[in-house]
Amino acid sequence: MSATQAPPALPTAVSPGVAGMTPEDLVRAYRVMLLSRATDDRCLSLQRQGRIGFYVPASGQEAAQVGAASALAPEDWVFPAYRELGVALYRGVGLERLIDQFIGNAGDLLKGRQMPNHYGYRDHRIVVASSPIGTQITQAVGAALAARRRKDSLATITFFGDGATSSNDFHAGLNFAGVYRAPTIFVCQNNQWAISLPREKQTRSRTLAEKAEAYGFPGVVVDGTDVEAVHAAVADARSRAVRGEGPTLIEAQVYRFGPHSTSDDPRRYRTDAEVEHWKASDPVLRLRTRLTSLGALDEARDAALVEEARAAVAKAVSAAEATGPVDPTTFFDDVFAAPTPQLLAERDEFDQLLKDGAVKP
Ligand SMILES: Cc1ncc(C[n+]2csc(CCOP(=O)(O)OP(=O)(O)O)c2C)c(N)n1
Ligand SMILES: [Mg+2]
Repeated sequence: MSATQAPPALPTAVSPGVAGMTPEDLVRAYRVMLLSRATDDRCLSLQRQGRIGFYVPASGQEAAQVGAASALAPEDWVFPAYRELGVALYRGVGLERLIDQFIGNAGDLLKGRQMPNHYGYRDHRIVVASSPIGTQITQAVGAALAARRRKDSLATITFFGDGATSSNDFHAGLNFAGVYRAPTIFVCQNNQWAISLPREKQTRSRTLAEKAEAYGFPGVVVDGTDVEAVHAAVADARSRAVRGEGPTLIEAQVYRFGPHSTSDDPRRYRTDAEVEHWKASDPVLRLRTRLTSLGALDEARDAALVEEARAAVAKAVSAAEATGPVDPTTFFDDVFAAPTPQLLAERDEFDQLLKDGAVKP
Protein backbone atom coordinates (compact mmCIF):
# COMPACT_ATOMS: atom_id res chain seq x y z
CA MET A 1 0.00 0.00 0.00
CA SER A 2 1.30 3.45 -0.85
CA ALA A 3 1.53 5.83 2.07
CA THR A 4 -0.66 8.23 0.10
CA GLN A 5 -3.61 5.84 0.01
CA ALA A 6 -6.12 5.41 2.79
CA PRO A 7 -5.99 2.07 4.59
CA PRO A 8 -8.39 -0.53 3.19
CA ALA A 9 -11.83 -0.67 4.78
CA LEU A 10 -11.36 -2.87 7.81
CA PRO A 11 -13.84 -4.50 10.16
CA THR A 12 -14.50 -2.53 13.30
CA ALA A 13 -16.94 -4.99 14.87
CA VAL A 14 -15.97 -6.71 18.10
CA SER A 15 -15.19 -10.40 17.53
CA PRO A 16 -17.70 -12.93 18.82
CA GLY A 17 -17.08 -13.81 22.46
CA VAL A 18 -14.91 -10.75 23.14
CA ALA A 19 -16.47 -8.08 25.33
CA GLY A 20 -16.51 -4.68 23.68
CA MET A 21 -15.88 -1.32 25.31
CA THR A 22 -18.73 0.26 27.25
CA PRO A 23 -19.42 4.00 26.88
CA GLU A 24 -17.61 4.47 30.23
CA ASP A 25 -14.59 2.57 28.86
CA LEU A 26 -14.64 4.79 25.79
CA VAL A 27 -14.76 7.97 27.88
CA ARG A 28 -11.79 6.71 29.89
CA ALA A 29 -9.92 5.95 26.66
CA TYR A 30 -10.82 9.38 25.28
CA ARG A 31 -9.46 11.18 28.34
CA VAL A 32 -6.16 9.32 28.06
CA MET A 33 -5.98 10.06 24.34
CA LEU A 34 -6.58 13.77 25.00
CA LEU A 35 -3.88 13.72 27.66
CA SER A 36 -1.45 12.03 25.28
CA ARG A 37 -2.17 14.58 22.53
CA ALA A 38 -1.84 17.52 24.94
CA THR A 39 1.46 16.12 26.26
CA ASP A 40 2.80 15.88 22.71
CA ASP A 41 1.79 19.44 21.87
CA ARG A 42 3.45 20.83 24.99
CA CYS A 43 6.59 18.68 24.85
CA LEU A 44 7.29 19.55 21.22
CA SER A 45 7.29 23.22 22.18
CA LEU A 46 9.35 22.56 25.35
CA GLN A 47 11.97 20.93 23.16
CA ARG A 48 11.97 23.87 20.74
CA GLN A 49 12.50 26.18 23.72
CA GLY A 50 15.44 24.10 24.96
CA ARG A 51 13.60 22.96 28.09
CA ILE A 52 13.85 19.27 27.18
CA GLY A 53 16.53 17.84 24.94
CA PHE A 54 14.58 15.50 22.69
CA TYR A 55 11.05 14.22 22.23
CA VAL A 56 9.25 11.47 20.30
CA PRO A 57 5.60 12.33 19.57
CA ALA A 58 2.75 9.81 19.48
CA SER A 59 0.07 11.99 17.82
CA GLY A 60 -2.01 9.99 15.35
CA GLN A 61 -1.28 6.71 17.13
CA GLU A 62 -3.32 7.25 20.31
CA ALA A 63 -6.17 4.86 19.45
CA ALA A 64 -3.76 2.02 18.65
CA GLN A 65 -1.94 2.52 21.94
CA VAL A 66 -4.90 3.13 24.23
CA GLY A 67 -7.07 0.51 22.51
CA ALA A 68 -4.33 -2.08 23.08
CA ALA A 69 -3.65 -1.03 26.68
CA SER A 70 -7.36 -1.18 27.50
CA ALA A 71 -7.48 -4.86 26.55
CA LEU A 72 -4.67 -5.90 28.91
CA ALA A 73 -4.74 -7.12 32.50
CA PRO A 74 -2.61 -5.36 35.14
CA GLU A 75 -0.41 -8.46 35.46
CA ASP A 76 0.59 -8.39 31.77
CA TRP A 77 4.08 -7.11 30.98
CA VAL A 78 4.57 -4.41 28.34
CA PHE A 79 7.70 -4.20 26.17
CA PRO A 80 7.37 -0.88 24.32
CA ALA A 81 9.43 1.04 21.81
CA TYR A 82 9.94 4.77 22.42
CA ARG A 83 6.57 6.03 21.14
CA GLU A 84 4.02 4.39 23.45
CA LEU A 85 2.96 7.34 25.60
CA GLY A 86 -0.73 6.31 25.41
CA VAL A 87 0.10 2.90 26.91
CA ALA A 88 2.02 4.40 29.83
CA LEU A 89 -0.73 6.93 30.56
CA TYR A 90 -3.49 4.31 30.31
CA ARG A 91 -1.63 2.05 32.74
CA GLY A 92 -1.56 4.90 35.23
CA VAL A 93 2.01 6.21 35.02
CA GLY A 94 1.77 9.74 36.44
CA LEU A 95 2.37 12.50 33.94
CA GLU A 96 4.79 14.25 36.28
CA ARG A 97 6.92 11.10 36.49
CA LEU A 98 7.02 10.99 32.70
CA ILE A 99 7.99 14.66 32.39
CA ASP A 100 10.65 14.09 35.08
CA GLN A 101 12.08 11.45 32.73
CA PHE A 102 11.90 13.74 29.69
CA ILE A 103 13.83 16.38 31.63
CA GLY A 104 16.10 13.84 33.36
CA ASN A 105 15.74 15.57 36.74
CA ALA A 106 16.08 14.29 40.32
CA GLY A 107 12.55 12.82 40.12
CA ASP A 108 13.52 10.59 37.19
CA LEU A 109 13.67 6.97 38.31
CA LEU A 110 16.34 6.42 35.66
CA LYS A 111 18.50 9.25 37.09
CA GLY A 112 18.75 11.04 33.75
CA ARG A 113 20.71 8.20 32.18
CA GLN A 114 18.30 7.31 29.38
CA MET A 115 17.22 9.33 26.37
CA PRO A 116 13.86 11.07 26.85
CA ASN A 117 10.93 8.73 26.06
CA HIS A 118 13.05 5.65 26.84
CA TYR A 119 11.38 5.03 30.18
CA GLY A 120 10.13 2.03 32.14
CA TYR A 121 8.09 1.64 35.31
CA ARG A 122 8.21 -1.69 37.11
CA ASP A 123 5.10 -0.81 39.18
CA HIS A 124 3.14 -0.64 35.93
CA ARG A 125 4.90 -3.62 34.37
CA ILE A 126 6.39 -1.48 31.62
CA VAL A 127 9.94 -2.51 30.71
CA VAL A 128 12.44 0.24 29.81
CA ALA A 129 12.52 0.94 26.07
CA SER A 130 15.83 0.57 24.30
CA SER A 131 16.78 2.55 21.20
CA PRO A 132 18.06 -0.29 19.00
CA ILE A 133 15.06 -1.18 16.88
CA GLY A 134 13.33 -4.49 17.63
CA THR A 135 15.20 -5.56 20.76
CA GLN A 136 12.01 -5.47 22.83
CA ILE A 137 10.45 -8.14 20.60
CA THR A 138 12.75 -10.97 21.71
CA GLN A 139 12.60 -9.73 25.31
CA ALA A 140 8.79 -9.98 25.28
CA VAL A 141 8.96 -13.55 24.00
CA GLY A 142 11.53 -14.57 26.61
CA ALA A 143 9.47 -13.04 29.40
CA ALA A 144 6.34 -14.82 28.16
CA LEU A 145 8.12 -18.19 28.15
CA ALA A 146 9.51 -17.48 31.63
CA ALA A 147 6.02 -16.60 32.88
CA ARG A 148 4.69 -19.88 31.52
CA ARG A 149 7.43 -21.85 33.30
CA ARG A 150 6.47 -20.09 36.51
CA LYS A 151 2.81 -20.92 35.83
CA ASP A 152 1.91 -17.22 35.92
CA SER A 153 -1.26 -16.69 33.92
CA LEU A 154 -0.41 -13.60 31.93
CA ALA A 155 0.49 -12.37 28.49
CA THR A 156 3.32 -10.16 27.34
CA ILE A 157 2.74 -7.50 24.73
CA THR A 158 5.32 -5.76 22.62
CA PHE A 159 4.93 -2.64 20.47
CA PHE A 160 7.11 -1.85 17.48
CA GLY A 161 6.87 -0.06 14.16
CA ASP A 162 6.70 -1.00 10.49
CA GLY A 163 10.47 -0.46 10.24
CA ALA A 164 11.12 -2.95 13.02
CA THR A 165 9.67 -5.76 10.89
CA SER A 166 12.96 -5.65 8.96
CA SER A 167 15.04 -6.24 12.10
CA ASN A 168 16.76 -9.48 13.04
CA ASP A 169 14.91 -9.46 16.35
CA PHE A 170 11.53 -9.43 14.62
CA HIS A 171 12.40 -12.71 12.88
CA ALA A 172 14.03 -14.31 15.94
CA GLY A 173 11.22 -13.20 18.24
CA LEU A 174 8.32 -14.27 16.06
CA ASN A 175 9.98 -17.55 15.11
CA PHE A 176 10.62 -18.47 18.75
CA ALA A 177 7.13 -17.40 19.71
CA GLY A 178 5.64 -19.59 16.98
CA VAL A 179 7.77 -22.63 17.81
CA TYR A 180 7.15 -22.43 21.58
CA ARG A 181 3.62 -20.98 21.37
CA ALA A 182 4.61 -18.06 23.57
CA PRO A 183 1.76 -16.08 25.16
CA THR A 184 2.87 -12.89 23.42
CA ILE A 185 0.88 -10.23 21.60
CA PHE A 186 2.88 -8.48 18.88
CA VAL A 187 1.49 -5.04 18.06
CA CYS A 188 3.05 -3.50 14.98
CA GLN A 189 2.00 0.12 14.67
CA ASN A 190 2.38 0.61 10.97
CA ASN A 191 2.57 4.41 10.86
CA GLN A 192 3.65 4.25 7.20
CA TRP A 193 7.17 5.59 7.79
CA ALA A 194 10.41 4.48 9.43
CA ILE A 195 11.86 7.96 9.81
CA SER A 196 12.15 8.89 6.10
CA LEU A 197 11.69 5.38 4.64
CA PRO A 198 8.13 4.77 3.42
CA ARG A 199 6.31 1.53 4.15
CA GLU A 200 6.37 0.40 0.49
CA LYS A 201 10.19 0.41 0.52
CA GLN A 202 10.30 -1.60 3.74
CA THR A 203 9.04 -4.91 2.34
CA ARG A 204 7.40 -6.44 -0.71
CA SER A 205 4.83 -8.15 1.53
CA ARG A 206 1.27 -6.97 0.85
CA THR A 207 0.65 -6.49 4.58
CA LEU A 208 2.94 -6.74 7.59
CA ALA A 209 0.40 -8.94 9.39
CA GLU A 210 0.74 -11.72 6.80
CA LYS A 211 4.34 -12.31 7.92
CA ALA A 212 2.82 -14.15 10.93
CA GLU A 213 1.59 -16.90 8.64
CA ALA A 214 5.17 -17.96 7.90
CA TYR A 215 5.80 -18.27 11.63
CA GLY A 216 2.69 -20.42 12.05
CA PHE A 217 0.31 -18.16 13.93
CA PRO A 218 -2.41 -15.66 13.11
CA GLY A 219 -1.73 -12.14 11.86
CA VAL A 220 -4.50 -9.58 11.58
CA VAL A 221 -4.73 -6.09 10.11
CA VAL A 222 -6.76 -3.61 12.10
CA ASP A 223 -7.72 0.03 11.65
CA GLY A 224 -5.46 1.58 14.25
CA THR A 225 -7.39 4.85 14.27
CA ASP A 226 -10.41 3.04 15.75
CA VAL A 227 -9.93 2.43 19.45
CA GLU A 228 -12.69 -0.21 19.63
CA ALA A 229 -11.28 -2.20 16.71
CA VAL A 230 -7.83 -2.29 18.31
CA HIS A 231 -9.28 -3.19 21.69
CA ALA A 232 -11.18 -6.11 20.13
CA ALA A 233 -8.13 -7.42 18.28
CA VAL A 234 -5.89 -7.25 21.34
CA ALA A 235 -8.57 -8.72 23.64
CA ASP A 236 -8.92 -11.64 21.22
CA ALA A 237 -5.15 -12.12 21.06
CA ARG A 238 -4.85 -11.94 24.84
CA SER A 239 -7.50 -14.57 25.47
CA ARG A 240 -5.82 -16.90 22.98
CA ALA A 241 -2.46 -16.28 24.65
CA VAL A 242 -3.62 -17.06 28.19
CA ARG A 243 -5.57 -20.11 26.95
CA GLY A 244 -2.25 -21.51 25.70
CA GLU A 245 -3.06 -21.02 22.02
CA GLY A 246 0.07 -19.01 21.29
CA PRO A 247 0.97 -15.62 19.85
CA THR A 248 -0.76 -13.19 17.49
CA LEU A 249 0.63 -10.45 15.29
CA ILE A 250 -1.58 -7.37 15.01
CA GLU A 251 -0.80 -4.75 12.39
CA ALA A 252 -2.49 -1.53 13.46
CA GLN A 253 -2.61 0.84 10.51
CA VAL A 254 -2.00 4.37 11.71
CA TYR A 255 -0.19 7.52 10.66
CA ARG A 256 2.38 9.59 12.51
CA PHE A 257 1.11 13.17 12.34
CA GLY A 258 4.29 14.80 13.67
CA PRO A 259 7.99 14.29 13.02
CA HIS A 260 9.67 10.98 13.79
CA SER A 261 11.30 12.84 16.66
CA THR A 262 12.37 16.41 17.33
CA SER A 263 15.52 15.64 15.30
CA ASP A 264 13.93 15.45 11.84
CA ASP A 265 11.81 17.61 9.56
CA PRO A 266 9.16 15.42 7.90
CA ARG A 267 8.49 18.04 5.18
CA ARG A 268 11.79 16.89 3.68
CA TYR A 269 10.40 13.46 2.84
CA ARG A 270 6.57 13.55 2.76
CA THR A 271 3.91 15.88 1.41
CA ASP A 272 1.47 18.07 3.35
CA ALA A 273 -1.31 16.54 1.24
CA GLU A 274 -0.47 13.09 2.58
CA VAL A 275 -0.59 14.33 6.16
CA GLU A 276 -3.91 16.10 5.57
CA HIS A 277 -5.31 12.96 3.96
CA TRP A 278 -4.60 10.92 7.08
CA LYS A 279 -5.76 13.65 9.43
CA ALA A 280 -9.27 12.92 8.15
CA SER A 281 -8.92 9.73 10.27
CA ASP A 282 -7.59 11.50 13.36
CA PRO A 283 -8.21 8.95 16.14
CA VAL A 284 -9.11 11.64 18.68
CA LEU A 285 -11.72 13.17 16.37
CA ARG A 286 -13.07 9.74 15.48
CA LEU A 287 -13.61 8.85 19.12
CA ARG A 288 -15.13 12.27 19.79
CA THR A 289 -17.66 11.63 17.02
CA ARG A 290 -18.37 8.14 18.32
CA LEU A 291 -18.93 9.35 21.89
CA THR A 292 -21.18 12.13 20.67
CA SER A 293 -23.26 9.66 18.67
CA LEU A 294 -23.55 7.45 21.78
CA GLY A 295 -24.84 10.45 23.76
CA ALA A 296 -21.83 10.19 26.11
CA LEU A 297 -20.33 13.56 25.11
CA ASP A 298 -21.59 17.01 24.17
CA GLU A 299 -19.70 20.15 23.23
CA ALA A 300 -19.52 21.57 26.74
CA ARG A 301 -18.27 18.31 28.28
CA ASP A 302 -15.78 17.91 25.47
CA ALA A 303 -14.40 21.41 26.01
CA ALA A 304 -14.09 20.64 29.73
CA LEU A 305 -12.17 17.40 29.03
CA VAL A 306 -9.81 19.16 26.60
CA GLU A 307 -9.15 21.84 29.23
CA GLU A 308 -8.67 19.16 31.92
CA ALA A 309 -5.94 17.57 29.80
CA ARG A 310 -4.23 20.88 29.05
CA ALA A 311 -4.28 21.87 32.74
CA ALA A 312 -2.92 18.46 33.82
CA VAL A 313 0.02 18.87 31.44
CA ALA A 314 0.70 22.45 32.60
CA LYS A 315 0.68 21.31 36.25
CA ALA A 316 2.99 18.36 35.59
CA VAL A 317 5.45 20.50 33.62
CA SER A 318 5.57 23.17 36.36
CA ALA A 319 6.14 20.56 39.05
CA ALA A 320 8.80 18.73 37.03
CA GLU A 321 10.61 21.97 36.17
CA ALA A 322 10.66 22.90 39.86
CA THR A 323 12.42 19.61 40.68
CA GLY A 324 16.17 19.97 40.89
CA PRO A 325 18.79 18.26 38.73
CA VAL A 326 20.09 14.73 39.35
CA ASP A 327 22.89 14.65 41.93
CA PRO A 328 25.95 14.13 39.69
CA THR A 329 27.64 11.82 42.21
CA THR A 330 24.90 9.24 41.43
CA PHE A 331 26.78 8.62 38.13
CA PHE A 332 28.85 6.15 40.09
CA ASP A 333 25.87 4.23 41.50
CA ASP A 334 24.39 1.04 40.04
CA VAL A 335 27.50 0.17 37.99
CA PHE A 336 28.36 -2.92 40.02
CA ALA A 337 26.44 -4.58 42.90
CA ALA A 338 29.55 -3.91 45.01
CA PRO A 339 31.51 -0.90 43.70
CA THR A 340 35.10 -1.68 42.74
CA PRO A 341 38.01 0.14 44.49
CA GLN A 342 38.74 1.98 41.22
CA LEU A 343 35.16 3.23 40.99
CA LEU A 344 35.20 4.41 44.62
CA ALA A 345 38.49 6.23 44.01
CA GLU A 346 37.01 7.93 40.93
CA ARG A 347 33.94 8.96 42.92
CA ASP A 348 36.13 10.49 45.66
CA GLU A 349 38.15 12.35 43.07
CA PHE A 350 34.94 13.64 41.44
CA ASP A 351 33.55 14.70 44.86
CA GLN A 352 36.72 16.70 45.43
CA LEU A 353 36.45 18.40 42.03
CA LEU A 354 32.85 19.36 42.86
CA LYS A 355 33.89 20.74 46.25
CA ASP A 356 36.73 22.74 44.68
CA GLY A 357 34.31 24.12 42.09
CA ALA A 358 36.48 22.67 39.31
CA VAL A 359 33.38 21.03 37.81
CA LYS A 360 29.82 22.35 38.11
CA PRO A 361 26.78 20.13 38.64
C1 LIG B 1 19.03 -1.39 14.99
C2 LIG B 1 18.72 0.06 14.70
N1 LIG B 1 18.86 0.54 13.45
C3 LIG B 1 18.58 1.83 13.17
C4 LIG B 1 18.15 2.68 14.18
C5 LIG B 1 17.84 4.15 13.86
N2 LIG B 1 16.37 4.30 13.92
C6 LIG B 1 15.78 4.85 15.00
S1 LIG B 1 14.11 4.87 14.85
C7 LIG B 1 14.18 4.20 13.29
C8 LIG B 1 12.93 3.96 12.49
C9 LIG B 1 11.99 2.98 13.11
O1 LIG B 1 10.80 2.96 12.38
P1 LIG B 1 9.57 2.11 12.83
O2 LIG B 1 10.02 0.77 13.30
O3 LIG B 1 8.58 2.15 11.73
O4 LIG B 1 9.02 2.88 14.12
P2 LIG B 1 8.44 4.35 14.23
O5 LIG B 1 9.60 5.23 14.64
O6 LIG B 1 7.87 4.74 12.92
O7 LIG B 1 7.43 4.31 15.31
C10 LIG B 1 15.50 3.95 12.93
C11 LIG B 1 15.89 3.37 11.63
C12 LIG B 1 18.05 2.14 15.47
N3 LIG B 1 17.60 2.89 16.49
N4 LIG B 1 18.31 0.84 15.71
MG1 LIG C 1 7.02 3.50 11.47
